[in-house]
Amino acid sequence: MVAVAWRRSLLYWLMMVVVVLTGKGKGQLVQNFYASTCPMVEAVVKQAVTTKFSQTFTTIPATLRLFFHDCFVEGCDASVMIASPNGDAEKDAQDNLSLAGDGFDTVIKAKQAVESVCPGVVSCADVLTIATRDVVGLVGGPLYNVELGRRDGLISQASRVAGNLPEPFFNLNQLNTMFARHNLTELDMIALSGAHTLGFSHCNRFANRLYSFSPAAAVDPSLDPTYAQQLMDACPQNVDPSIAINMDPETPTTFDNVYYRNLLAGKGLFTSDQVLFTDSSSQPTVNDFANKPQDFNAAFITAMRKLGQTGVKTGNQGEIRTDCTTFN
Ligand code: HEM
Ligand SMILES: *[C@@H]1O[C@H](CO)[C@@H](O)[C@H](O)[C@H]1NC(C)=O
Ligand SMILES: CC(=O)N[C@H]1CO[C@H](CO)[C@@H](O)[C@@H]1O
Repeated sequence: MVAVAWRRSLLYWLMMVVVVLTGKGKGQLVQNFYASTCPMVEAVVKQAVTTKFSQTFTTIPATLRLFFHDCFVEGCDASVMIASPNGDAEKDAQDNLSLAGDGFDTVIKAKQAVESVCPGVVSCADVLTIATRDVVGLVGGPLYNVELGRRDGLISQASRVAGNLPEPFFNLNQLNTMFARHNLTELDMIALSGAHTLGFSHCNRFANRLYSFSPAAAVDPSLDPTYAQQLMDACPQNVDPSIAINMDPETPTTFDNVYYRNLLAGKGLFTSDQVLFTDSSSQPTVNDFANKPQDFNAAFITAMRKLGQTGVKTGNQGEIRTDCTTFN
């Protein structure tokens, strides 16, 4: 008995040393963070997301992109959700011009549902993280567990968006640099780009590839000619700026690896998509994801969980917002 107790306590102290040395328990996210304070949170969010999805498909791509933009600017802290009376919050920046309102609405509705069962406990940042996992799963994407414990940020400024998000004309180096700054590898970046298997883009984000590709105002030669013609039909010059088209021309409402198959066929919509195949450094990964959906799914899960760790606030940092669109 004595020996067992002694061994137990030794084990306990050894574990404490490991905990202290690795910094676990402090500033880290964990699965089931709300196990005792809000055990229903994931079920409640899922219900709200499913209801919203039954009203509009846009719920899916809008929420997924919102999560990405939130995490890349100021960290995954729901700073993107803040509405400013002066129009100078993060969501008001040029780069957010096209964040669809349904993503915001999804988080607002899910948070309201969570507040009604456990008020003041779950952050908007965690609600967005759970909702994002759920939208991917709802349209055929992989299911995965999420780490929780994020706190909501206290800063949301349009002026801090510029330079923190990738642009559709980026080349591989620019993409890698941007993602590395957020602790994401080239493999993560290629897997996360697979999110473009869903959703819409406005014509002006790729019109340069159709009408003014340098040097001689030609069509980008990396575009499949038939696809280029379809894009020109959908997006004539001086088209209504509100026109948006599917980013995945083949299976736009399914989360699958067809995005990568499209790249092999010259049907990547943005320069930043197609370059993943045309650059010899990233091409082998694109080929792998195009041929092995299970490899894509595994890499996507890993990358999404890493993305969800970006610049998070934990412990006493930030706050638990009551209303996701305003600071407490
Ligand atoms: C690799 C660099 C990336 C670039 C350059 C990029 C750029 C863009 C652009 C220009 C649009 C079209 C916006 C519009 O005109 O409405 C878009 C849409 C979208 N992006 Fe990305 N993106 C990137 C990575 C990501 C990542 C990592 C995710 C999520 C994990 C993501 C998710 C989405 C989704 C879901 C949409 C569709 C939004 C909707 O239909 O409402 N993107 N992206
Ligand atoms: C990247 O990782 C380092 C080391 O773990 C960490 O200090 C830094 O905050 C991370 N950067 C972001 C943007 O999360
Ligand atoms: C959804 C959303 O809030 N979009 C805003 C993005 O930024 C522009 C200004 O650059 C606003 O007009 C949009 O309302």
